[in-house]
This record gives sequence, C-alpha cells and structure tokens, in this order.
Amino acid sequence: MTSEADQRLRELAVTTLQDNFQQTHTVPSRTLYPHQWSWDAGFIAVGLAHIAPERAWRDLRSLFEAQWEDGRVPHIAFDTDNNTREYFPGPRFWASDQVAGTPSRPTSGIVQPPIHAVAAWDVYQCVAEEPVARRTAVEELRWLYPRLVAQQRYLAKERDVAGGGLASLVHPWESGLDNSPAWDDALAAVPPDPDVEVRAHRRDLAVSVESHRPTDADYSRYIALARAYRAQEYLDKRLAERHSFLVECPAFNAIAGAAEHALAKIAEVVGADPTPHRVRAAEITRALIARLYDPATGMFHARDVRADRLTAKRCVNGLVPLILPDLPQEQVEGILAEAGSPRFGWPDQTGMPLPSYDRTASDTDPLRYWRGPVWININWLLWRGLRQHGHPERARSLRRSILDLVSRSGCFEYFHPDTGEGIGTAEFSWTAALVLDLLAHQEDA
Ligand code: 2M8
Repeated sequence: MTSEADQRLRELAVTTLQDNFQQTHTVPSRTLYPHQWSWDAGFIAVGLAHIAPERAWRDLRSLFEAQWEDGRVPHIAFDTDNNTREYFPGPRFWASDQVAGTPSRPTSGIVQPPIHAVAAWDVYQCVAEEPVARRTAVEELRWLYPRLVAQQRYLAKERDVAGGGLASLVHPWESGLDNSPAWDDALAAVPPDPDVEVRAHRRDLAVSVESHRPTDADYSRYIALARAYRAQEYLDKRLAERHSFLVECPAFNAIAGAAEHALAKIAEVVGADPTPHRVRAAEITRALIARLYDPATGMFHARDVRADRLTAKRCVNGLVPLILPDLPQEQVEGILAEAGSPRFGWPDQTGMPLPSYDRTASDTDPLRYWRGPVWININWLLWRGLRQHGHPERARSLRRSILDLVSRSGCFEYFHPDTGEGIGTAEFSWTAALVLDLLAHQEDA
C-alpha cells in the first residue's frame, strides 16, 4: 500500500518533471542545466513512462534527432531560443555547425553513457499491456532501433582506442561523473588551458555554491580538452597519439553492455536479429573483466589508457558493472563485498544510499559533486543490479533508502552522504524521474 509520504513524494516528482518540460523535452534543471543532456534524457524517460509515456518517447526522439551522422549522440543538445538560458561552454564554444555531418540543432561534440536503449526498453515494457500505447511504443522502437545501433557502433568502432573491446572517453564530462577521483591521475597529465580565464566564463557559479562544484583547475583542463578535440573537428582518428586524456570507465562500458542486452530484446520486437547484440554484450562483459577488474580489491577501476594503468581509487563507477546480467559470480560477490565495506556501506549500516566515492579515503569530500555525495541515478542502477542478481532484500532496502532520502530532502541533484542534506540544484529531473520508477515498483516495497 502506498503511504502518505510516498504519495507526497510522487506529487513532488511529477511537478518537478512538469516544471522542467521545455517544448519537446525535459531539461535537467531550469537554472543550472537549461538544455537537453544525453544520459539525463534516458533516466528522465524511465520516469516519464509512468506518468506520460508519450512525453518519454518525445524526449528520446528529441535527443536522437540531434544525433550526428557518425552515430555519436552528443552530451548536450542546446536550446537556442532564449539567451537567458546560457550555459558554459555553450553552442558557440562547441561550434558543431562548423563540422560536417551534424544536425541543425547545435550540440556539443562529446558523448555520455549510452543508457538510452535500456531506457527505451523500460518505457516499452511499462506500456506493453495497453494495446494503443503498445502500438505507439512499437513504432517508436522502430524509429529508435537503427539510431541506437549506430550509437553503439560509433562507440565500438571509433572509440576502442586501446583495441581491447572497451570505449575510451576523451573527456571527464563523457563519464557523467565529471570530477570523480577516478580521473585525477589521468587529468593531472593534461596541461590547463593557458588562454581561457575560466572563472570569468563559469555560469554554474552564479546559480550554485562554489564548494559544491568542480574547481577552476578542473574547468581549465575541461576546456583545454574540449578545445583540443574541437580543433580535430571531433574526429577520433589517431586519438592515442594526439589526445592527452583517454580513460576507460567501468560504468560507461557497463552501461554500453547493458544497452546491448536491451537492444537484443528491442530487436525481437522490431523484427531484427538479436544475435549480434547478445554476442557484443558478452564481449563487453569479458573485456570489462579483463581490462578493469582488480581481483585484489574485488571491484572495477578506471583505466588511464595513456599510462596503461588502473587507478587505485575506489569510486562508485567501479560497482556499476553489477547491472550486467551476465556478470560472473566472482565479480558479483566482489562488488557486493565492496559495497558492504565501510568504504561504501549499504543503507542498513549508514541509513543512506551509496556515496560516489570511498567514505574512508583521505580526499573524500561530502559536498563536492562526484567526489563523495550520494547520486540517485547511480543508486538506481545498483538497485537494478541487485534485483537482477537475485538479492531482493538488499534491493528493497536500497530502494527504501533512496525514497526516504528524497522524501526528506527534496528532488535535489545530489545529497550529503552523512546528513542527507540536498546539494546542487533543487528540482532536478533525474532524481524526480527515478523516484517515480522506484515508487512504481511496489513489489519491492
Ligand atoms: C553534470 O555535468 C555537466 C557537464 O556535462 C556540468 O557539470 O555542467 C553531470 O552531473 C552530468 O552527469 C549530468 O549529465 C549533467 C546534467 O545533469 O550535469
């Protein structure tokens, strides 16, 4: 039975998603992120499926209408009709209009984790029992399928820099875990941009608290990397020789693997062959274990491809491969043990969902973005992994801890891992959307 608190939470989540709707899609936040973001759109669609499936499809379409001809789905698709909705770096910086094979809507030139096939399959399943909605859903899947395949092909063909079967990221923003300690070592080798005085450009600081955001030193390298990639017209040829930041992220690649599993199911609905997706999914799982799993820590770690070294830092992206249905028992157990250690701590020990970084590390920071706070999207992925691998009790308590946290603090962007205080922007879309999905899973209550 739905409790009153859950009912109020649902209303808050619905209002948040309504308020962030922008003509054809949902923005992550009206103040801090007033455009369309790639992986946000996937998470948002999962939530919208429960209240307005047509909007879920519209959001996904809107994003994929901004896909590049080479298959990449840009990490931001910009809204240019209102210049009060500025963001740095914006459309003029990325200059996608100067590059061949790009859409008319201005975009960035980098990508984000490919969660969209998983999202599309979730939306389909949500409406599959209703004949009219199902017909629309099949049409939408037919439209999306070749585009999702092209997105995966781009990552597999153009981004496998090390040749080991995993996609390399050319920018911390591509991970979605922007200033995670996972990138510290690789980023230290990147010279900061000498020409751009980042402080003068940073719009984020006008609408959020400085100590909760990446530093100017981070931003200076973010801009240097984006400019270097832009100078090569965002081409991925010879990245190994000419790009100063190349990393393999366990979460990004696990999401790409989960996308292949979802594509196999979508292929069956749209009359395509699921086999290549199953083959590719198995390859990704194998490559993740071979390249990013450390038996000594029992978890996955990011690899700095240039130095050919795993980072020693224990970051939450190293637990995300739990979402892979074919992850072998050894790795599942490793992740469960790490998640249950004092470094992360299941909710029954801490009363909180898992933090983004090792609680016991000397450089953990409970306020600064992806360096310690709790994020709802990552915990939602872990909740799915727990259900998938037959841990219903753990899944139930993680679900409850997420709902209680957001009930108490609001639909914030991230949360203090000890006090639960909401941090970053309020009225954040993916928090609202994923809460709606968790609330819909009453069987887990
Ligand atoms: C954050 O990243 C953007 C850059 O992409 C930023 O800091 O300006 C990250 O949390 C990212 O994961 C997220 O997709 C984006 C929008 O919510 O914000």
